[in-house]
Formats: sequence, structure tokens, C-alpha cells
Amino acid sequence: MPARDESPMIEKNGMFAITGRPNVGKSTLVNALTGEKIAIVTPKPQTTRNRITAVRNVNNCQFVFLDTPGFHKPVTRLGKYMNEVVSSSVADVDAVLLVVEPEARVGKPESLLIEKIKALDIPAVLVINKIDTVAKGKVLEVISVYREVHDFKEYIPISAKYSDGIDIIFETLSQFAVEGPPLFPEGQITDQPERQIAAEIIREKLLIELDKEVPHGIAVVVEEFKEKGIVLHIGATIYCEKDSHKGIIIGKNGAKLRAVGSMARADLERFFDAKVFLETWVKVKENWRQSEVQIRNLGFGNDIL
Ligand SMILES: Nc1nc2c(ncn2[C@@H]2O[C@H](COP(=O)(O)OP(=O)(O)OP(=O)(O)O)[C@@H](O)[C@H]2O)c(=O)[nH]1
Ligand SMILES: [Mg+2]
Repeated sequence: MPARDESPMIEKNGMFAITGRPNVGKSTLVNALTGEKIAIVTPKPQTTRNRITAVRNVNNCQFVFLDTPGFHKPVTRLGKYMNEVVSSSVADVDAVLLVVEPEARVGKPESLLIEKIKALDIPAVLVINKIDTVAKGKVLEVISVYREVHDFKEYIPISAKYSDGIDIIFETLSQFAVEGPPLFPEGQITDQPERQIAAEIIREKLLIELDKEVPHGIAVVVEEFKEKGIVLHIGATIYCEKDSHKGIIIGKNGAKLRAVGSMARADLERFFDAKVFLETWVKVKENWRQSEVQIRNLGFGNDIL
């Protein structure tokens, strides 16, 4: 695990859930807040499936961020699980960040999240992301429509992609931190095991490379993660929902899978700072996203127990 150490004496800590509809840039924000690539990011909605903990020490305070799946109307059992992860994440934090698009309209996912925030009576901060894509005046419109539906503690316009506004988030959140020792040991930047990080990196490349319904039915399990001399051997199984999807993932003469493998390997080598030998297999698990048992077998479910 790469270490990041900038802590003198930690005397305060704060835990913050990062919530919002799919694709608003929650994971991009988590990565910008920590300065590390902890959560995968893609242009496709519903990229994040689990709660991902990210840690950053600033001065005497340890900030713990919980990246959550995009809150949406679920159509599969997996989708329902993802929403449950959101609900359980907001229940036990010092404050909630509601991340929204720079649109002057409160949509259904936002309304439902605001309802949860009110029910829990938890401090909430509105984060208006992607301000690099709109004119300045737009932000004021967004703030005014959200101000009408909830009394947010702050309204912070940012561009997570360009790390714009990140300092203001730290300044704002420090007021919600409480006195106490660090929750994570020095040097730990995430709670994800190395195998899961590797699986997520591979899934990110599959999501980027594949279209239509194929990427959403993909799960990646890393079965081998072993240092052999100076080379890190990673063996991963890519599960998909249909035989036809398997063909698409592998591609003509294996071209697609080779491309995914080489992109993933480059990122894995960067993250683990080692030479990587990557082997992948593609298998079909029909309709796994609708099966409670399969979802658990594929490693989901621990975040809401
Ligand atoms: N222009 C612009 N794009 C952004 C910004 N932040 C994120 N994005 C893009 O928005 C897309 C979604 O980003 P993610 O961070 O994966 O979004 P998410 O909210 O975690 O999505 P889910 O995990 O699916 O809920 C990606 O293509 C990002 O590059 C931003 O500040 N400006
Ligand atoms: Mg995400």
C-alpha cells in the first residue's frame, strides 16, 4: 500500500460521507481530496459499487472520506445493495457532502438524499461540482434552488477534475471534526485490500472499453496476488452475465482483452510500484446481479452488515 505521511500529531478526526446521484464526480472528488487514485473513475454511471474509505491527514486532523455508490432507482439486486451502502454510510458520520451537477434543479436522487439527511439530523454541505463546464452565474442559481429545500451548512462550488475548491472543502469540514486520536494508522490511505484495488483497476479499464449493457454486468475477482522475485503476479477472473458478453469482452482474436490487460497493467505497475504480470480469464455467471448469493460470493455485502 503506498504510504502518504504528512501528519505531525493528530488530535482531531472527522468522518464524512460523499453522496450524490451516479456520475456527479464523487470518486473524482475523493481522489482529489486525498491526492491519490483510490477510487476508480469512468464516464459511465454506477461505477462505484462499494463504500470506499479514503484517509488524509491535514495538520492535526485526520479526515476520513467514505466514497459511496451513486444513489439511483435500483433495477437489480446489486443496485438495491448499492443504495443500502449509501444509507448505511450516511448514518454514522460527522457530516454528509451532497455532490450535485451544476444544474438549477433538485432531482429525485437529491430529494431522497436530502430526506435522509433531514431524518438523521446530520450536518450537510452542498458541493456543486463540474463548475468548469458552466458560466459563473449558474452556480448562484444552483445555490438558490437548494437553499429552498434544505439548510445546508455551506454551499461549495468546485471542479473535482481540476482540483479546484479542494482547500475550501477541508476548511469547511474541519468545523465538524471532533477531538480524538487518529482512526487509521499513519500511512494508511484506504481500507481496500490490495486484491480489491487490483480488481477495481481492471474493472475501470473494462468499463472504459465496453459499451451498452456489457460493462454493468461485469465483476472482477483477483484470485492470485503474489510477489515472485521482483515481479508481482496478478491473476483475475472477469465475470459477465451472458455468453455473448464473453465474446465481446475477449474481442476478435482476443484483441479487446489484450488492450484492457495492457492498460490495466500500466496502472497496476504505477499503483503497486512493481513490475506486474497480469493474467485474466473470462467466465459467465448468468444474471448474477439479481442473485443475493452470487452478489455475496463476488464479495459484495460486507459494507452493510
Ligand atoms: N468536467 C468535469 N468532469 C468531471 C468533474 N468531476 C468528475 N468529472 C467526470 O465525471 C465522470 C464521472 O466521475 P466519477 O468520479 O466516476 O463519478 P461518480 O459520482 O463517482 O460516479 P458513480 O461511481 O457512478 O456514482 C468522469 O468522466 C469524470 O471525469 C469535474 O469537476 N469537471
Ligand atoms: Mg464513483
